[in-house]
Amino acid sequence: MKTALLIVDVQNDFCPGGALPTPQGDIIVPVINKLMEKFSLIIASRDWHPEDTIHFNHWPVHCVKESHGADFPADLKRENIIQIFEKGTGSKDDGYSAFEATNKNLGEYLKEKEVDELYIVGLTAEYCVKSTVLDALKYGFKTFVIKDAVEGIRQNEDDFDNAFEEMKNAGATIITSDASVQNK
Ligand code: VGL
Ligand code: ZN
Repeated sequence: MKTALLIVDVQNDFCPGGALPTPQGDIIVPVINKLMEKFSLIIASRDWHPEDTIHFNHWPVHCVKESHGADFPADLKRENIIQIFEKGTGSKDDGYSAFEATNKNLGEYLKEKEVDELYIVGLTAEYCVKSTVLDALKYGFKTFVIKDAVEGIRQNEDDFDNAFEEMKNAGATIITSDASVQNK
């Protein structure tokens, strides 16, 4: 039994003031920093788009690779992250799920590390967190979503709530950050 913490797309552009902001994306950062203490394997994905991509036909320009908007927020304890997975890197792919990362294959990486329980946090509930959680379940990981360490775009509240409903119905366990994590 081995657990990992996967931080999905906690990036400046998804935080207040960013190009595609979540209303409270910044308040999950201290929650994630604290959660890191419970895990020995901590990895992250980031949205890492080229300047020109079909993805920007339906979204404002955000998380262009190497830009400030694509960077982690300054207060995220990035030194604890041992591997980063970049996604949405092509001009024709959305890359919502961290399992679509192109610099390194997330599914293979987790199998190599013998991870069987994956704890997922980050941004955004309705898109990349949800897609990543659904893929994690398909890959057969026991998948937990830590709700107070997830924020959404919240275009409407129904979409936000439905995202959690969908993840739960697919087999994910929704928990809060004060839950204990075994088998570190
Ligand atoms: C995301 C919309 C567009 C996300 C990424 O990280 O949830 N959402 N690109
Ligand atoms: Zn994107």
